[in-house]
Amino acid sequence: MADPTGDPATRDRPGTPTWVKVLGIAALVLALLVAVLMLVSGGQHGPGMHAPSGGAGGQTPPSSGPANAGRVGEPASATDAARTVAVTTLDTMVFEPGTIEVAAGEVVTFVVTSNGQAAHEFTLGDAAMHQERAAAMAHDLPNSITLQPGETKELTWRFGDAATLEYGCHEAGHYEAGMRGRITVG
Ligand SMILES: [Cu+2]
Repeated sequence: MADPTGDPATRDRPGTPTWVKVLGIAALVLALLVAVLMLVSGGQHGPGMHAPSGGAGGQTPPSSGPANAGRVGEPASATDAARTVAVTTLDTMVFEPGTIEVAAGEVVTFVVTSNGQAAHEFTLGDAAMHQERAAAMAHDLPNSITLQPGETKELTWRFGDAATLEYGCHEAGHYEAGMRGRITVG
């Protein structure tokens, strides 16, 4: 359309109109911004989950951690724990003790020992988390530890508001057989 040799009004325009250049730069800046935003949001994915390593191919359900944090609590550092509670798993499908009382907001380290011939686990949570755990069968959830016979492992938990929680073993058939205990948070 433009005639470089004709109308003097269009004569002094450069080959590429300024608005095209501006648009190009704007598009470039936008693309960069999007890229940076994607990088940033990618880097923030899944913070603070320090599940014990070793579980192969773990598929942690996204709702098992921070989503329940306010009510159930969250994993904590052992150095923040004010109290240690020893728990033993028995092959008779019971935990010793069978009930534990903690204060709201308290940080407790559970020292769990498997005292028998079978593998057991200690999974902490509310009813929903236990349902999730039973379905997931993943061994690297932050609220769960798995013990081979004779093993002792620790799980430190920062409890939330007053609630009645549960600890249970989700080795095949154990939870159903009654291998669970009650935690009263008050
Ligand atoms: Cu068990």
